[in-house]
This record gives sequence, C-alpha cells and structure tokens, in this order.
Amino acid sequence: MKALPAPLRSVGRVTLCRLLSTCSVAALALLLVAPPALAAAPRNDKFAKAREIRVGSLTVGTTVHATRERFEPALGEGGSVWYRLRAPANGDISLNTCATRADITLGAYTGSAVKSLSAVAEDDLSGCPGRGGFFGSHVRFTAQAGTTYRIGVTAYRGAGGRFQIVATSIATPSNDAFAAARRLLVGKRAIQSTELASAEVNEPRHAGRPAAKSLWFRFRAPRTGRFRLATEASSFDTLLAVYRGNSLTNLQKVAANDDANKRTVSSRLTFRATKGIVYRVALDGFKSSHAGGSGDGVVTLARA
Ligand SMILES: [Ca+2]
Ligand SMILES: [Ca+2]
Ligand SMILES: [Ca+2]
Repeated sequence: MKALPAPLRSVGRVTLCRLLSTCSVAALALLLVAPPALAAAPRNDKFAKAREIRVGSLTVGTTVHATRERFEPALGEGGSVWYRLRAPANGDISLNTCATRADITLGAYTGSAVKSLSAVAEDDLSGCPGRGGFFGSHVRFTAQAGTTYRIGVTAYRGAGGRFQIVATSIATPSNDAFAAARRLLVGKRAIQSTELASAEVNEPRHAGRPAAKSLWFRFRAPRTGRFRLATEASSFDTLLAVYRGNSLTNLQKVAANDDANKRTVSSRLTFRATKGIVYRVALDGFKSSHAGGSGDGVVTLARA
C-alpha cells in the first residue's frame, strides 16, 4: 500500500542518514565486516571477468571483498563487481537493486576496457518503495540490439554487501491479456516489466484495487496441496490475485494480497490448489500519488 513518501526519496544522503536513526548502526556494522587482507574477492571483481546477465533475470551477487581497479568510474568509494548484458532488442532496459539492504550503487556503461567506459546511466540511491528500499538503485537506459552493456555494482562505502539485480526490458508484454497468460512453474520466477501493461474490459479488481497494468499467468497444479506466490524483489508496490475460471467474466477469486506485511509493499499469499486445475494469477500495481503502479515485476511460485 503506502510507499515511501516522495520527499524522503529525493533528499541527500546526509539528510537521509539523519532521518534514519539506524544509519550510524549500519555504518558501524559495515566497519565490523570490513574485509580482512587476502580475503577472496568475488569472481567478477575485475572488469575483464564480468559475469553475464540477461533481461528477465534476477542475479545475486556481493561486493564484499571486491576491489577497485585503476580508472574505474567513481560512482561509489568501495569495491566493485562487474556484469555484461547484451541487449536482445532495441528498447529500454531497466535494472534495479530494490531487494537489497546493502548500500551499493549501480552503473551501466558502454566500452570494452575499464579506462574507456562511457556512462549510459548511473544511480546511487533513487530509492525503492517499502522498508529497506532507502538504498535501492534503479537505472534505465535505451539499448541498441546486439550492444553489450557493462554493469558495475559498487559499494558506496566500506564493503557493501550482498545484492540482487533484477533486469527487464520495457516492452509490450506478451501476457498483458488474460487469454495470453504466461505459464508459471513451481520453483521458478517470472520476471517482466509491467510498465506497458494495461487493463481489459470486464477485468476484476485485484486485491481490492481497480485493474490498471496487469500481467496474467497460468498455473496447472501438479498435485493437490498448498502453494505460495510472492512478488519480493519487484521494484514497485505490487498487487497479486489468484483465480479459477477460464474467462474474465467467470472468474472466482481464490486468494489475493496487496502487502505481505506492514513493513513491505510486495505481495505474498498461499492457496490450496487441486491437482489438474488451472489457476490464473494476476500481477498488478498499487497506484498512488507517489507511486506509479508499475515497474520490474518478479513473481515466484513455490510449494507452501
Ligand atoms: Ca572490482
Ligand atoms: Ca493486462
Ligand atoms: Ca502492495
């Protein structure tokens, strides 16, 4: 539901630290976990050892024990790790670290050597909705098909920590319409931007809010039992709903959720499924004066 108020997102780091009483504690914690000499650096510490990531993926990494190379872009003061992302098509690409508590920065560059990089987009802490989103970074850039972009994740200060990068392409989603629902598999994630999604005539409200930018998924239960759906790591205030029925006009709600708890704006629900029955899942966004109601969506299905 309610996201971080807009003024808090735009204040500078010093002011933010004053607002957050936990800041000094966090700084102390960073000092305590400062890397000892000779600790193993992450495998993608060096620019030349960049790890590949793709749009529609979630990547887990860490800046702990990472180092800096000469001529690196000076976005943060700590160590960096590197990724390469090859644009599959022309269009905008969005990268976020919203599910990250560590204070890290995110940059996208072109160029094949660390001393000749051109910044395409950089972000320190534009913020993400919900608790823990204060240090979230978000970049978006217009990509050219076939171009390899270099993505640097740098600790702002100190060691940084573990992070998650979600990458999506801002394209018209193939599963915008109920009839074109995308298949969900147990134990897998579906990662897509909802930005260009829309609502259909006769579409029900999802988790109590009018349908606006919904994506549809379908799930055929492989056995009878309880399953869990969650949207953690999404970059926006999500709504999630599960239905039975094979058309928009005969849907029966099975379960729905706006916020998993009072500390988050991501959604989480469990539902009992019957073997062989097809369930339809809607992902939508909570639109408010300071939240757009769309972004990088992550839907995870698991056995409960
Ligand atoms: Ca490095
Ligand atoms: Ca839709
Ligand atoms: Ca929500």
